[in-house]
Amino acid sequence: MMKRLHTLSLAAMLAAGALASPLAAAHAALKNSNPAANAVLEQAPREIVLTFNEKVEPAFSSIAVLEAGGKDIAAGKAQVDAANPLLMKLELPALAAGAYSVRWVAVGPDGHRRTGQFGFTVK
Ligand SMILES: [Cu+2]
Repeated sequence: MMKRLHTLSLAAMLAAGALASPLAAAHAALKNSNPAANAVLEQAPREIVLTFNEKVEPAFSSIAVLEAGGKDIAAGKAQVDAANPLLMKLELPALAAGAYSVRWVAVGPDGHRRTGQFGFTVK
């Protein structure tokens, strides 16, 4: 029992350290998004486009778009742009007015996994 607790707290410390480390800048990080974080849009976007600082591995990377109730409304899977592997895109169905949350997972060439999220609103 003690050993398990110890392992868990060590894992938590390592996770916190990884977030604070200057080396984190070398991992897949979100540089830009369309829609932008916290955007309030007159027109519903047709796709989500995320730009990363390094290429992302399609097999392990994903985008989910959740409506206010928490349901993932995306119809398909996110695609990494073949011509520009810094870009990951997700086509969207017609979005009703409301608040949406985008959650992404990006795995870079070194295999490290990064996650993030942001919101946008359709008026
Ligand atoms: Cu890395």
